[in-house]
Amino acid sequence: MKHGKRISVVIPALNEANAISRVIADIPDWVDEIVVADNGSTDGTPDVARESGARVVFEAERGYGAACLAGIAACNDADVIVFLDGDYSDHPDELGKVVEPVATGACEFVIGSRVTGNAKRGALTIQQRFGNWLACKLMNGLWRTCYTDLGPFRAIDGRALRRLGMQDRTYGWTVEMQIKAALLGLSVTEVPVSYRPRIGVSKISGTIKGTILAGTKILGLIGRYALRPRLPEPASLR
Ligand SMILES: Nc1nc2c(ncn2[C@@H]2O[C@H](COP(=O)(O)OP(=O)(O)OP(=O)(O)O)[C@@H](O)[C@H]2O)c(=O)[nH]1
Ligand SMILES: [Mg+2]
Repeated sequence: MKHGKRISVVIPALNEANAISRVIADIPDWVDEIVVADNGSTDGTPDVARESGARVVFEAERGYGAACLAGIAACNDADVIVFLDGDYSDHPDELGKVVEPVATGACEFVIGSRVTGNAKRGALTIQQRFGNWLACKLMNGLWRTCYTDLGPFRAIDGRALRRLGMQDRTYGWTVEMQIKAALLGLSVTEVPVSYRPRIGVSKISGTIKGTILAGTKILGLIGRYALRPRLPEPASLR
C-alpha cells in the first residue's frame, strides 16, 4: 500500500532465470503483489520467480504485449499498476519515483525516462536511442505531448489503464499506451530513472531482427493513430 492505494507490479518475462530473483528482491516491501507473466520460458524462470516470492501467470503466445496483458488480467483490484522488465536493466528500488505521483493522485500515468535519467554506458543501444527519439518526436509533434522515452518502467492508475483498452501483443505495447494516453487526455508525467545493461543475452534491442521488428511496429502504430485517431471502446464497456 502507498497512500492507501493497492500497488501491483507486473513483470513480463521470457527466459530471465539469471535476473528475475534480483529484480524481485529489489522491489520495495510496500508493494502489495508481484505478478510475473511468463511467456513460455524454458530456463526455469517461473520456478525462480515463485521461489523469490512472486505469483506467476503463463501466457503461451510470445510477445511483450501479450505477457503484459496476461499480467494485468491477473492483478487483484490494483489501484496502481507498475510495469518493470525482468532482465534487471530497470532499478526496482526506484519504484517509489514512478508510483508516488499516481498514488497521491497528482497524475494518472508516469513514465520512467532513461533519457532524462541515468542510463549506464551500453545499456541503451544507439539504434534504441535513435528509435525512441524519433518515436517521441513524432508523438510530440502529432499530439502535443512531451515524451522523451518509451521506457518500460512505468506506473498507471488502474481505472485509467482499463479506459485505454490496451490491445498490442508484441513490441507496440509501450507506444500504444503513450498514444492512447494522449488521445484520452490522461494526466501524464515523466520522472528520470536509472538504467543498466541487462543480465543475459539481448533479445530485442541488441539484435538486428528485434530492432527492425520493434521499429516497424512502433512507427506503424504511430502512423495508424495519426491517420485514424479513433480509440477502441475500453475493456470494461465491451
Ligand atoms: N523479447 C521478448 N521479451 C519478452 C517476451 N515476453 C516477455 N518478455 C520480457 O519483456 C521484457 C523486455 O524484453 P527485452 O528482451 O528485455 O527487450 P529490450 O529491453 O528492448 O531488449 P534487450 O534487453 O536488449 O533484449 C523482458 O523482461 C523480457 O523477458 C517475448 O516474447 N519476447
Ligand atoms: Mg531489456
